[in-house]
Amino acid sequence: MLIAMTRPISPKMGQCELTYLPRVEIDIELACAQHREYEKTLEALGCSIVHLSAEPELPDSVFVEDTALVLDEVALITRPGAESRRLETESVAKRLGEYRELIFIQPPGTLDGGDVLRIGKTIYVGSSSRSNASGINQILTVLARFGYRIVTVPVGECLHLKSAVTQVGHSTLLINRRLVVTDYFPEMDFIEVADEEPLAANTLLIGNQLICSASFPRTRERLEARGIGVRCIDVSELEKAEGAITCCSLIFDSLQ
Ligand code: CIR
Repeated sequence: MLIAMTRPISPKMGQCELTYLPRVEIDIELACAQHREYEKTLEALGCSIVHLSAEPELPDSVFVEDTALVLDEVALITRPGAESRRLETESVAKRLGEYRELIFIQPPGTLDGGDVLRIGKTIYVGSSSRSNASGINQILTVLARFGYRIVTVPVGECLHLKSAVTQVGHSTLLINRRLVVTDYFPEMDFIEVADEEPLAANTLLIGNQLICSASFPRTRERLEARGIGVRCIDVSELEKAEGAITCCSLIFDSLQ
């Protein structure tokens, strides 16, 4: 069974971390409605939702992707790059411990799940303002024993690796070439985001269905033109917090 772990939006999301975007007012009620639609979409695609307990005092706590990397063999609990986010991992670890053996990234390592793109047994890790060399080395050491290959990918002017590139088909990536270099993915085909939609690369592939943000219609056209089935959802309020589609869930097989 496919699990999607999610967490409700904090009423303090307006005080979230921001790196590349200016702060604008977030309509929390609308954000919660959009988050419910997000969960419904995951359910429609076959996921069973596991609700983490709310963390109302932690503004970014809805963005659970950054707190862990869940593989079939093990779950890695991250140490998020933003100090304000470190407490988010505690409750995630408690819940994930029901499904997997846990390994914790240790200081001085930092790692955000948004920097991790897994394609089969290859794990691409963004070297970003959130994920440092120590964090990446720790992943490498821990996951080598499960047969994973780690590729470090420098990330340009964006928050995470998956702000710049995600998988949209078996061997196809949606990419913004101005933010990440294609040479790191030699065996893959590429679809480029539309020029006027630089943040459109973040999508979530579940089975052969792709969840995309309704904010990027030109990029959607490009995906559909390549025969990729797309479900668009409105996550405008989460985007104001520099969040995107992948960051609101941890998706994994329950193996039960
Ligand atoms: C942050 O800056 O940490 C949050 N405001 C947004 C995190 C988004 N996470 C993600 O895309 N994986």
